[in-house]
Amino acid sequence: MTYNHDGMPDQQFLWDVFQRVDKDRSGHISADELQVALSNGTWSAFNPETIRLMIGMFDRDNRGTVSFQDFGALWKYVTDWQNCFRSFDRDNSGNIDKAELKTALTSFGYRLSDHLIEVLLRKFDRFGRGTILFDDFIQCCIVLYVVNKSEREE
Ligand SMILES: [Ca+2]
Ligand SMILES: [Ca+2]
Repeated sequence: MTYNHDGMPDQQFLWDVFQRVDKDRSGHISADELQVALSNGTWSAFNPETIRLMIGMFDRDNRGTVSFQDFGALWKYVTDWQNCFRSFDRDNSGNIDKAELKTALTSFGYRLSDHLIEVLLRKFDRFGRGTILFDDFIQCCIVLYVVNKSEREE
């Protein structure tokens, strides 16, 4: 795989991935198709709420799907999150514990109390294990970002 200057893989690579994800060959990626394509590296299904948030971000036509035109940006977004998740998962456990979450959010510029970190961890810990998986980590960060942004705009 080759990358061009803005960190995007070449069109042929993206087209191959797109065709693999677009199972029904409709020319658009639906939430269901994206959910099948993404993985937590576990047997748990990718959080549908995270999928909905991601589709919404790259769905310029408001159809609930992502076209090939916008797929490159979505692909890069997911890849960036994967790298981000891996870099904060210090012990390579495949999930983010409380200390790792705190480090991650602090590095994003959030100043949250230990109590609030605890609340977030509990809210996004879908399996009650005291840790957050990749999909819930993305959701947690998107929700925090949106809340923070709307507070600043008020
Ligand atoms: Ca499709
Ligand atoms: Ca970890």
